[in-house]
Amino acid sequence: MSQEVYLTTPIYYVNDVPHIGHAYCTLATDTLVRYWRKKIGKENVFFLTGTDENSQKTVDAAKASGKDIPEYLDEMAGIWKSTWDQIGVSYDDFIRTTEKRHWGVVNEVFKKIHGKGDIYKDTYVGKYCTGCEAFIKDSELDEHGYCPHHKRPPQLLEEENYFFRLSKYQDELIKWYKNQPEQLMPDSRRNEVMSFIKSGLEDVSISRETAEFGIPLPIDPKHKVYVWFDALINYYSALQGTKYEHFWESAQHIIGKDIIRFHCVIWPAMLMSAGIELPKNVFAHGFFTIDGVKMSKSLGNVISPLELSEKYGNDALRVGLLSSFEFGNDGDFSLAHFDDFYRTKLSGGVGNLFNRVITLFHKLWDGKKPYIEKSQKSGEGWEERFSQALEKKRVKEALDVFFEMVDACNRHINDVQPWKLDPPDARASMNKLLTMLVTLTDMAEVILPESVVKMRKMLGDDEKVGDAEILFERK
Ligand code: ME8
Repeated sequence: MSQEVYLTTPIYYVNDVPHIGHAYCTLATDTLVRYWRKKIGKENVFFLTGTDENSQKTVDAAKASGKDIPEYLDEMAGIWKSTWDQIGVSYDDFIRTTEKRHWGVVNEVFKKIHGKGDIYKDTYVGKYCTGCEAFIKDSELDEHGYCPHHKRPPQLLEEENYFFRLSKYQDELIKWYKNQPEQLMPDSRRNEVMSFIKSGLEDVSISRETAEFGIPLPIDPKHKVYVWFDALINYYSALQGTKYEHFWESAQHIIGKDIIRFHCVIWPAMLMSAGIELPKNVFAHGFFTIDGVKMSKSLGNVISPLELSEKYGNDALRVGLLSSFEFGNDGDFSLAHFDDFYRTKLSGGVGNLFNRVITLFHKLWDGKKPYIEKSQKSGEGWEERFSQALEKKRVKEALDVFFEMVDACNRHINDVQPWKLDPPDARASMNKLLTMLVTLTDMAEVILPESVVKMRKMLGDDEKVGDAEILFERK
C-alpha cells in the first residue's frame, strides 16, 4: 500500500475568534500537509481541522452575546472556517462537534469503553476551571487559589459523575511509549508525559451532571459527555462512514503543549479501552508570548491573523509566524520583528532575488534561457535538508534552509556580477542561478503557496523566462 498521511490540528473553542496562536498551529500543520501532498500525492494525504463546540465556555459566550446557542455556534464556526479560508489553510474537512456524524461516533466509542467495564459512577468533589474545561487539583492552583492559566478561582463542584478507569491503563501506556519512542515529539515532551504517567494515574470524570449543553451520555441521558472526552473523538469520527476511514491508521496530531495530557494520556487510553488503533504520532509545539508577555484579551495584546494577512499577505503571515522560533520550542513574537523579517527576508530577500535574476535575463539575452537538464539539482544538498527538516516536523529549520539559499543566490549575484563577465562565464553563472531559482520555487510550493504562482510565471517556459514581477511589495 502506498504511504498515507493524516494530519490534524486541535479543534478550537468557539467562545472567541481565532488569534495568531491558533493560526500558528494551523499554518504549521498546513505547511506539513503541503509538503506531504507534494511528496506522496494529494490523494494520499488528509487534513482535518474544526471547532470544539459542546463546552460550557460556549454556553457562557452565547449568553453574553445575547444569541441563542445554535445561532451563536453557526456564526462562530463560520468565522473560524472563513478565517482559515482567508489565510490559505487547505483543510480537507472541517468538523464541528455539534454535528450528527460526530455525536453518533461518540456514542459508539462510549459504548465500547462501557462494554469493556471501564466506566463507573461515583461522586466527584473537586474544583473545575471552565477556562481549561478541566478539573484542577489543589496542588496545581496558584498562590491565590486560582487557576494558574486563567487567573480565576475554580468552581467547587460536588456532583454525580461517571468515571473512566484511566488508572487501569498506566502500565500499558508506559509500555507503549517505551516501545515507540517516535510516537511523541519532541523528546522533552515525551519525558514530561512519561514522568506524569509514572507518577500514578487517577481515574477521570467523563460526564457532567450540571452541564447545560453537550452530548447526552448514552447510558444516562441526564448527564452530558464531558467536553474533552467528546472532543478527542473528533479525529476519529470525522473519518467514520466516509471513504477516508483508512486514513485513521496514519493519524498524526499536531497540538500545543497546553493540551498534551489530554492527547498523550487520556486519548490513547480511551482508544486502548475501545480497541481502536492508536495514532501514529503526536507533536506538541510550544507557546509564544508577544513582546515577552503572555497573549491575553485583558492585556489587549491579542493579534488577529487577518490583520497581518491584510497588511502583509498570507505567505508573509505563514513564514513570519513559523520562522519566529523552532516548532516544538517556546518563543516570542513581535510586530517589529515581523515587519523586519518581511522587509529583509521576503521583500528584500526572495522578492529582490527573483526580480534581479529575471530582469538580468531580459537585459543580457532578451529573456532567452540557457539549456538546463530537467533533472539538474542545485547542488549543496538544499533540497535534501529542506525535506529532512519537514519530515521531522522541524518547520523553522526548513524555512531557514530556504532563506539561506536565497541569501546564497543574492550573494552570488553581488560577488560575481554576471553582467560584467565574458558571455560564456555569464551564461554559466546565470545557469546556476536559474537552477537555484527552480529549486526555491519547488520549496515555495510548500511554504509560499500564493507567491509560487508568480514565481512559476517568472521562470517562464523551456525557451524564455517570463516577465519580472514584484513578489512582496515594499511596505
Ligand atoms: O484547547 N502560542 O482549544 P483552544 C502558540 N478545544 N499556540 C497557541 C497559543 C499561543 N500563545 N494560544 C493557543 C482547545 N495556541 C481544545 C482542543 S482538541 C481535541 C481540543 C494554540 O481553542 C495551541 O495549538 O484553546 C493550543 O493547543 C490551541 O491553540 C488551543 O486552542
